[in-house]
Amino acid sequence: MNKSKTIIVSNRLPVKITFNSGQIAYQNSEGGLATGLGSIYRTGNNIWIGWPGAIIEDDMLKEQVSVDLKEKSLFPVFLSDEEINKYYEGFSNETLWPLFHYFPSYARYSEENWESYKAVNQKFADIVLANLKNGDQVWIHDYQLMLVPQMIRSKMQDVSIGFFLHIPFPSFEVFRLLPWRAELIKGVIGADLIGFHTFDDSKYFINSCQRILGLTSINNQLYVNDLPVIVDAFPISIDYVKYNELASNKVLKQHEDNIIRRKGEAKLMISVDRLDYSKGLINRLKAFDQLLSQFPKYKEKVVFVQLVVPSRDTVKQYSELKEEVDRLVSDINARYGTLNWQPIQYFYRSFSIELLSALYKTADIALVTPMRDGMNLVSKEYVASKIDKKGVLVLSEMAGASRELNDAIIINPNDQISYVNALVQALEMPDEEQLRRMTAMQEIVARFNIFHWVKVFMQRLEDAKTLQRRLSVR
Ligand code: ADQ
Repeated sequence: MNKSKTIIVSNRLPVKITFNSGQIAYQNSEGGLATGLGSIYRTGNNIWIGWPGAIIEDDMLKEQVSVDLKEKSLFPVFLSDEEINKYYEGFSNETLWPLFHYFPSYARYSEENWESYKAVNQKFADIVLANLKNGDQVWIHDYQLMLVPQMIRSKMQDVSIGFFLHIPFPSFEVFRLLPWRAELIKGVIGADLIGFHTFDDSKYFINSCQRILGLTSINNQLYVNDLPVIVDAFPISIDYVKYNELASNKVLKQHEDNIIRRKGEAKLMISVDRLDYSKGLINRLKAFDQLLSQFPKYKEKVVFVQLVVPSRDTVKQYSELKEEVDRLVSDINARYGTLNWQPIQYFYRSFSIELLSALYKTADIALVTPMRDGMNLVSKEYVASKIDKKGVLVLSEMAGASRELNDAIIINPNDQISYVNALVQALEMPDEEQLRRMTAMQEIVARFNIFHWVKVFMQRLEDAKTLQRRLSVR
């Protein structure tokens, strides 16, 4: 039987490898993307290609890991220490990440890192090509692999290639700052279908292709070698049922009781992010500070639990951000705290999904206020966990999620006065209004869930390829 297959390609494989006294252990990732794409790569002869998350130099060990992963339909791309430094931490995280999140002054332009980015993209493409047959589908993910679509296309014409960007695509005026802007978008347009979280991102991408490459476009179709490439918005989501059911699970009762006991009569406000300058941690702490100074009646009446997952802390901007967050948290606690009340409880580590769920469920208010975010899944996880439909989401208009979750209190995180007003509105919101807003948001997250996202993207990829095949035989 000669059935076509689908190959998923992402920087990281959905697995974590650990080595313990000579033993290799594999832990499957529980992340949203892994859950959504699980329905694809675990089916038939489909596979997932990516870095296994550990630097492995020894050839025998590489062989062993390849054999073990193959049983899970996973194919590793092994990367050296130097490649991780230059391609991943360098070009991906110190050039593309800040630029695409509108922090151009943080972007480093290094020719050496760009060379490494190209070489590693080629390494990924070669492994895809070694496994690819005519008629197959390839779905490439994210900013680390923007050159891979064209690298595959130049060698294989009759395959369907989809590309999805998980972070924002900036407006032309910001994107043009990149010295390798033309090469980068030429890489992406090797795909038949190019997806973004929002309509705006897709328009910015089309605009850059027009201005930089001189391509023409009609609506959401870009013309590349006279054939249409479809560019569209596919807002990612979460496994709604999983979060909803977890919140109903009795096992969480003890966690919930602990949280409720600790906060007492006070209202619970939470935020959950990776340590990143794009997530708006500083503006959030400043708004909370102003709330307590401007409205002293909230002293002892609100507790802010801030969870921050460590991330990229070897990079200068991240370690400086961590110091600034530490300083602000202790300053606020020292200035307002009493013997009975600590305004901010700050945790700098990862939490289990159970504990996270208990926090979402018990929190009266969630603050999801990034300076810029492709989508932001925390906002949707919070909504899905509210089984009593009570709770208020304060959401930044700079997060892709704000296009769908219109019933949140939407703010501009740079506008501290409206931020503080939004906090007051959230603290005072009547139950009926909470219920109405939360019900509307739940309907959206439940319906447009991660499985819907995967299904729609794959369907559109098939349609895009069918259209191209029809036009190319005319
Ligand atoms: P991220 O920048 O990682 O993703 P986000 O979408 O918010 O941002 O996902 C973070 C995930 O980490 C959530 O599932 C959350 O539950 C989890 N998490 C955060 N803090 C945690 C903690 N302390 N303990 C345990 N888990 C924690 C990128 C883009 C986003 C886009 C996603 C998906 O930057 O904009 O939504 O990809 O496309």
